[in-house]
Formats: sequence, C-alpha cells, structure tokens
Amino acid sequence: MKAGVFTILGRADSSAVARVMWTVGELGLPHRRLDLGGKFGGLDDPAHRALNPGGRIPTLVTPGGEALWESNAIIRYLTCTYARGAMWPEEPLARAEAEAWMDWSSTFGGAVGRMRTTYRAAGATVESCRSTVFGELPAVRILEQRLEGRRFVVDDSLSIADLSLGVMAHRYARIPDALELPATPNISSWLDRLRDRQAFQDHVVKAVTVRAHKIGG
Ligand SMILES: N[C@@H](CCC(=O)N[C@@H](CS)C(=O)NCC(=O)O)C(=O)O
Repeated sequence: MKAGVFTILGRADSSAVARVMWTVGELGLPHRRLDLGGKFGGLDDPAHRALNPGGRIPTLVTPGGEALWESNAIIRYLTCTYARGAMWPEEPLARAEAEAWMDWSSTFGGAVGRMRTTYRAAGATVESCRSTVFGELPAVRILEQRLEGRRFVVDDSLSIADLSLGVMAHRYARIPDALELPATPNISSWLDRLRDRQAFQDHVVKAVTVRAHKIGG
C-alpha cells in the first residue's frame, strides 16, 4: 500500500464507503480510494478477505498497512486518533451518547434502505408503495425529534453521530416528492448544515447522488 496515505477500498456510491470518505475528508487525511464491490467485484478475492473477514466494503488500510473494516469502527478509529475531544467525545458518558446514535444508524439506515427498495422496484406506483414507505417513518421521526433545538446530533458540533447518520439522511431527503412524506424541518436544517461542509459535498453529495430517483425504477 502507498506510503503515508490511507487507502479506502470500495466503490464511491456505497453509503458505508461514503461515510468513511467523508470522515477522512473532514480530518484532512491523505488518502486514495480504490474501486471494489458492486460492478467492480473483488469482495471475495482471498486478498480482500484477508483484509476484511466480512467481505464487504469499505476496507481501510492505514499508512502502516493495518486493515480495518466496518465503517463505524473505522470512523471511531480515525476520529479517536485525529479528532479526540472534538468529533470523538473524550468523556465516557458523552462518547456513549454519541455511540448510541452511531449504533442506531443501522436502524435508521435499514428503514431508509427499505423505503428506497420499495419505491424503486420495477412497476412500483405511489399507491402500491405508500403504506410500506410510511411504515418505516417511526425511525425518521426519532431523528427528527432528536434534532429539535440541536445543530448536530450531539452537542453543537459535528461528531461521530453525524458522520454515521448523514449519508442515509441525505438519501432519505431524495425520496420523490410524489410520496408526500411528512415535513421534517429539523432533519432538513441539519442536512443544510452538513451540505455547507466541503467534505460532505465531495464525498457524499457528489458520490452517492448517482441518478435521479423516481418511483418504479
Ligand atoms: N456494516 C457494514 C456494511 C457493509 C456493507 O454492507 N457494504 C455494502 C455497500 S453499502 C457492500 O459491501 N455491498 C456489496 C457490494 O457493494 O458489492 C459497514 O458499515 O461497513
């Protein structure tokens, strides 16, 4: 692996890769990304499996050659090392609070993922997918409520909680208007704050906004 540079293995339009790329961008770490997964394949290559036993993306290889996997674990490692006391809260209780939101991001991400799969299915119509999509809204309401009166998910500045939730929230915000989802002003304002950040633009907005989404494919 290249000296002095973090290597991220994974296609850019994966949500899990995007959140790690966003983190690396926020931290200003020298890095490169190599395509893997999706149409690029390679997940089950023995060389990749040796780095990442789970066989998914992303995989991070440090400048020292150590490999890490699971995006949230990678985010914790990078912020603990390079943003301790800032994006990675040092005080144990504050950190546990941020980590709870980080762990919960899989619940939120799962809900948004199921919404997307439902409305993007071939032949789906507003009528056919509405009740399934609306059935996933409780997770959205939890985040909306959490952001009431808050600029970021914990405290007043960007943390590991935002880094793990922001990509799927960006995807949620792109669900077509035709579905008439209830307004989520707190999530919208928070996403505006995230979009003001260059690293979010570079590694999330430009990377995962791959095509216009419409109902039925
Ligand atoms: N919990 C894992 C999820 C990893 C995961 O499922 N990644 C997806 C992309 S978001 C993947 O590897 N998909 C297979 C592929 O892209 O070929 C993480 O956060 O790193």
